[in-house]
Parts: sequence; structure tokens; C-alpha cells
Amino acid sequence: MMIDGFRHLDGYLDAERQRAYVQLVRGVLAKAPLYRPQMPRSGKPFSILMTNCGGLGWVSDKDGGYRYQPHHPATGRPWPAMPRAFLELWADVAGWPAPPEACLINFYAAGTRLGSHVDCDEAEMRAPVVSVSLGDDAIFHVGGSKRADRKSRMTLRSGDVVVLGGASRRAYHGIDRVIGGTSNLLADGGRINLTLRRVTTA
Ligand code: MD3
Ligand code: FE
Repeated sequence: MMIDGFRHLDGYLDAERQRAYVQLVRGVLAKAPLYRPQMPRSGKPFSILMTNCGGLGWVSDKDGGYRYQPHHPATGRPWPAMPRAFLELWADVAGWPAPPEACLINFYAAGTRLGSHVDCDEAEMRAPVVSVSLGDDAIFHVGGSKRADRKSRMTLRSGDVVVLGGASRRAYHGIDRVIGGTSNLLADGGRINLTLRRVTTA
């Protein structure tokens, strides 16, 4: 991948650490259930489900649009604390002095997708985003700073970690498709993606 600041750590988490991460995610889901976000204005439902842990969580709905907030949109409770293992992963790979404030948890059933977008709801755009893939394979695309820029495609597999820093932080990207039956990590199949983010400039 030739985009500045993009690092694909292929197979970074071994099978045992992947299972440990899944248990940590299940602990978060018990307190902060997956919900289905909506597109701003149209209210069109996302094809994927989401939740968060950490002090802030990314949410989207018809009336409020894309934003970070300290509580779950359905339960009204604060997001569960970020597991220590996620903070340690960030410290190991992000190369950024301050800890992540948000961990967005995306759940993809087989066949679901996430359209091309730029992550730009964070006040702190100089910090990288760290992504962790768990479960079934995903076809990922990343392009440039303009939607029409040429895109590269690659498969993200369970245990892969991607660090999006530098110019790649402002690149269009998305998930074309999740391929069912490619991993045994999740008993019911599908894919979980974690994105660790810095939100504020404080
Ligand atoms: C490139 N998630 O949550 S992870 C997202 O697999 C998101 O769920 C995808 O895009 C997923 O916003 C892709 C890899 C990723 C994450 C953040 C990025 C790539 C990125 C930010 C900037 C550029
Ligand atoms: Fe994104």
C-alpha cells in the first residue's frame, strides 16, 4: 500500500489474543448492546451494527447526524470503559503520546458493507486511527483525499491491525463486502472491527 502513513500489520494478533479480544468485546456488548445507526437527514439505516467503549463513542441518527457523545443512544448509560488491552495495543502501534478516547465497534453480518467515507468527526485529525479486524475476511478499499481518486483494494483478515496516520488519515475508505465462512473465530460468523481513535485536541 503506497499511501503515506498507512501501515497494514498483517496477522498482528495471534489466535489466542484474537479470542481474548472477542471476550473483551462480548463484555462491552453486555453493557452497551449493538444498535443500528441511521444516516443523517434521510434516516436510512446502516447495513452494519455499532456500539462503543471509552469515554466517547461515535453515533449517527436521522436528527443528530454524525457525532461523538459520552452515552449510548439507546440505553442512555455512559459507554463501558476501554479495556486495558486496547489501550496497550494503541501504545504499542499508534506512535501517539495521548491515549485513545473512543473505540468504535462495528459488527458486519456476512454480505454487509460500509460505503466509502472519510473519518472527519474528530477534532484531533493529526492522531492516527488504529483498526483491528476479528472474524470473517473483509474486502477493504482505500483511495485518496477525493472520492474519485483511484482506490486500492485488499483483504483484511482476522488478527490484522491497520494504522492510519499521515495522509491516509484523510483518505476515502470503506468495506465492499464481508465474506461469510472464512473464519471460525466468531461462533455465529460475521466480522467485528474495532477502531481506536483520539477525538479531542486536549
Ligand atoms: C482509513 N471502519 O469505522 S477499518 C470506520 O472495517 C471504518 O469497519 C472500517 O471505516 C471497518 O470508520 C475500516 C480501517 C480504517 C479505519 C479508519 C480509517 C481505515 C481508515 C480512517 C482513515 C482512513
Ligand atoms: Fe472509516
